[in-house]
Amino acid sequence: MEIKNTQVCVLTARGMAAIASVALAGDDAQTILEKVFRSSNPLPPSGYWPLAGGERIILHGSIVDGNTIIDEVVVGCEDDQFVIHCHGNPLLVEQIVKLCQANGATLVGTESFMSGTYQSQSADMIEAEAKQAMQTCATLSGVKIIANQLTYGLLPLAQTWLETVDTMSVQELWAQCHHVLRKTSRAKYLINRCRIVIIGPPNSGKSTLLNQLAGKDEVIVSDTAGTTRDWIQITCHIGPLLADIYDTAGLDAMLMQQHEIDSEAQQATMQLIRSADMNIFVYDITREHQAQSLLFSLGSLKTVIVANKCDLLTPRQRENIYSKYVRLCAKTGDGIDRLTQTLLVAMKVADFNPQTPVCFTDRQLLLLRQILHTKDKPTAKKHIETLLFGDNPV
Ligand SMILES: Nc1nc2c(ncn2[C@@H]2O[C@H](COP(=O)(O)OP(=O)(O)O)[C@@H](O)[C@H]2O)c(=O)[nH]1
Ligand SMILES: [Mg+2]
Repeated sequence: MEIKNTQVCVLTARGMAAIASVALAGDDAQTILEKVFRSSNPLPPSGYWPLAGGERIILHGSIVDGNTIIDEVVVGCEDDQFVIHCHGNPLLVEQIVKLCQANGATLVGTESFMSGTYQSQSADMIEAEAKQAMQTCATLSGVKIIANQLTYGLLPLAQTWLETVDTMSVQELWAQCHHVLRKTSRAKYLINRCRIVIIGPPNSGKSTLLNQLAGKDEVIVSDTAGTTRDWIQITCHIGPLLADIYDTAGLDAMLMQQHEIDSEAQQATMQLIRSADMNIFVYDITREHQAQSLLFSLGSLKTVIVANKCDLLTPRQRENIYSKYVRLCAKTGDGIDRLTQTLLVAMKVADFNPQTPVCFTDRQLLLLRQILHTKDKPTAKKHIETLLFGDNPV
């Protein structure tokens, strides 16, 4: 029998794991599996696999190469794909993959495999994209937002657009698209990683704060100004966000003039600051004067301001000093929760409703922008159809 278009893919094994999963999907997946799998349970009499009715079964048995048993496995049969759960030894996994290849399957990477199987399983594009995006999404909150797009968010909204576009004014459609795009610019912080840059004068406690956020001593903390020459990046969770946090070289005009290396580092820091989703400006509360001019020179950057070393204030000073900024003691972590909450509010994700319609792929974004560029209803309708069904004719 000719083998058509069947793919094999290693789904989960990374390095050494107790269990690995090898997926097999495509027109002849069943034929290939019948050749390489010997079930230890009696099989249903009505043929090998109950796939047509959408049933799901789990079988126990062995992967065999002729008469040689390669591994004892469990096979999950779902929709039109089989997942062989085998032992995690990479040599075994490789043998099973090679056996599938020898029987006609093509080895593909996870992403390509997922997009192929999801598109064949899904009636519409947004659903296929959601299934795929949920696999690669950086955060749990992002997974929640994407899952909600199918029941409450973008999918039902686009379906309503398609039903009502003939009677709805173009302006109303544009207003709704604008709303989705505005919310998307917030949701992207939750769905993807975000970039947060810590800035401020030397010795104000930036590296101490980064260590505190990361929950470990990764960054050199020192009493000597200018210890962090370039920048250091750490990825960690801040509330629901997955953030790449950068600890930067001190922004200090004096240092800039004295040392070439700091001048270069500071130029690079400025670039990083401009590209940040949010900056945290840390200053030493006992040296407030030092911070003011630097803050002024930063202008209108997206910045949360943190007054650090609050532990050094006397109780009396603590009462008298008024600070509208986040009060922190980076050394002990006191105030970190306040800082987290302030960051989430500043990034407008503090109470993000996951049911809000948003775009979560570049394709969706592009189509919404195209709708915003058309005054012509039939064209707008075509874009909505493409959003829902892809480029295939409906
Ligand atoms: N008392 C006190 N000292 C701190 C605090 N945060 C940092 N420091 C100290 O300030 C000095 C400079 O800290 P560092 O994180 O290296 O500052 P950076 O140059 O801004 O990265 C170190 O001796 C830290 O231990 C704090 O909240 N309270
Ligand atoms: Mg430092």
